[in-house]
Amino acid sequence: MRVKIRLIACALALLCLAGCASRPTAKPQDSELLVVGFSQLGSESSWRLANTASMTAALSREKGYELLLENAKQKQDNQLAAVRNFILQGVDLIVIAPVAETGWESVLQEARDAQIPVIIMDRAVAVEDESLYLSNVGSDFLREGERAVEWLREELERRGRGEDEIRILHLQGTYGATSQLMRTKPIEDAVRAMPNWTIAAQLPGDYTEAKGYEVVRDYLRGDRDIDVIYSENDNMTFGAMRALDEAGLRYGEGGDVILISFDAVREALQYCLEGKIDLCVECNPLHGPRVEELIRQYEEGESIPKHIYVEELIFTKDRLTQELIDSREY
Ligand code: GYE
Repeated sequence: MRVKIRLIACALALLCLAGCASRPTAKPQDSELLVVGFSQLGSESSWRLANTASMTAALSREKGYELLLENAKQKQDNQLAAVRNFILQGVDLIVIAPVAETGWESVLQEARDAQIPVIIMDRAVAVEDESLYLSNVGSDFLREGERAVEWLREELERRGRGEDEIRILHLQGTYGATSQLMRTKPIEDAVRAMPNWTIAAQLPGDYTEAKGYEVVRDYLRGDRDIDVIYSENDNMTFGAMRALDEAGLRYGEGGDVILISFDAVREALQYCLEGKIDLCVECNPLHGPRVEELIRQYEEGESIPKHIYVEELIFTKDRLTQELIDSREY
């Protein structure tokens, strides 16, 4: 692959010699760097920022990489354009954190035609031919959702509310994202199976605090009869907390609304320790070292697992300490 980069560099140099006034500056010291194009889907959440930081730290120059990072601002069209650009530049490898699952077939095929391997990180892609990518490193989002639902069932029993009417406000992440689809499924299944549970509403929060705040604020103007908020990420939860505060509704320990939140970033865990969030479902964003390891294995011709899921936990106040929160990386 590096040979390919050099060939393209030569071709560009020749083109410039023919048509440009000045030669491109040669950077011989960079020739051994592996060029990785990384299409990050956005910067919508604390999780995402931790994920980007993990990737830039793991794929640093010191470690032998040149990382070309493109932020798609939550738009798949931007991602497609970024990936096509990486292909044109002849990068050695492409990493995609896909905003939505569908719509990837053609561009992955284009990467394959150009013989550029692709690693899918965080969310998944729904393509029939899985050989279009090397590997998918992420979380078992379905398991996360199932754990949240199991906990809720047990918690309601513990509170002696197992038979009560339970109204759930469901805050959803970006539609079509694996993390949204897979966290949504278990709560919808549970509501179908539990005659006394209802989804009061499903609100689109796009994984951002601003949207989470806005939709919950507007919702509470019409209906305040809510027992649970099932929020598919921490930032939407923070927004919801603000809306609940303004509406004068009490949540968390001793409150009227049970708060369930996904990601378990430090700020959310802190709220959990303070008794404001009832359940934090962990989702680990530190994929940088895992991706780096995969690239290394690929370069060395080792066999690579198709799917890599990270071990994750759930946290309630009684399972947390300040030391534990302080020691976490995100
Ligand atoms: O939960 C959310 C982020 O796909 C796991 O995306 C990721 C999700 C994460 O914006 O905070």
